[in-house]
Amino acid sequence: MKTTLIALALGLASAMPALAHDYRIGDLTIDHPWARETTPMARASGGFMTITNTGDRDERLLSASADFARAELHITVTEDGVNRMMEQEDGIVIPAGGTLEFKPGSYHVMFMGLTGPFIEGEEKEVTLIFERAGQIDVLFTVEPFQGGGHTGHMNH
Ligand SMILES: [Cu+2]
Repeated sequence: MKTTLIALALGLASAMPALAHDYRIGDLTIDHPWARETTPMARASGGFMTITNTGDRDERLLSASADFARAELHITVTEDGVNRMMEQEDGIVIPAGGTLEFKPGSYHVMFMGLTGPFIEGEEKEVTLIFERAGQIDVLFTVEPFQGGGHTGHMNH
């Protein structure tokens, strides 16, 4: 299983070298923002990334905004086998010296009220606003949903 995943990851990396991208602001690194490809009629999608805080104080992602959708910060929780999304109105903490992965089945940026589908390869500009570091515009690359829910995205 592990070998297969590595092979897949290598294949992806060589096929789509432009996908690896990261951003730095303050003590934060925002690695590989990506958004899930949608069906043509979909009105919502999720955005994912990995944020590392090398500082000695907690940081907080307060909000996200975009001109193509209404953006909210969500977490998916599973209760009695049912997935439910909850808005994180107080933001999402990235602990000092820690890494927080936004991924399917967990934390995500929810894009709602889409007027068109997300198509693989597109780049969606999103403004992220942090409590300490301030705001930064990042590009979320649209990638296909690889099935399997919470393990649908591989690290690189
Ligand atoms: Cu959501």
